[in-house]
Amino acid sequence: MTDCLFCTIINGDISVNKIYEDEDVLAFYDIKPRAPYHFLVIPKTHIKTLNNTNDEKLLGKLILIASDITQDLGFADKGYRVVMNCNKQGGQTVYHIHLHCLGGRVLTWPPG
Ligand code: IU
Repeated sequence: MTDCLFCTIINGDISVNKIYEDEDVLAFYDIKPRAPYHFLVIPKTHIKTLNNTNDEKLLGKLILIASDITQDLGFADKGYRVVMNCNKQGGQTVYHIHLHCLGGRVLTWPPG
């Protein structure tokens, strides 16, 4: 989608600090990190919100890629959080689904 920021990133028209990429997904560091480690894993297909997909394989892959990256970056054993915000009350601001992965500090619960 031309008016989607994350589609523009996937197309390579906006550069990001990339961590991982394959034919299905892209992972990159969040521009406004909320923890010492904060990256996003996004599908390459445009999906507006979590309510707009039932692709179990793709959704599972987002989580497993995030987990693999925490291993690679060395904070898997200390702990981390994965979260996907959905729609306005869920805190979603970019309408192309993305899994947040945060780590590197003690995370409070519940989130605000
Ligand atoms: P949210 O769940 O939709 O609120 O998360 C969107 C995230 O995208 C948020 O953490 C932003 O900091 C992040 N982001 C980014 O990494 N690069 C950008 O150019 C923009 C937003 I705009």
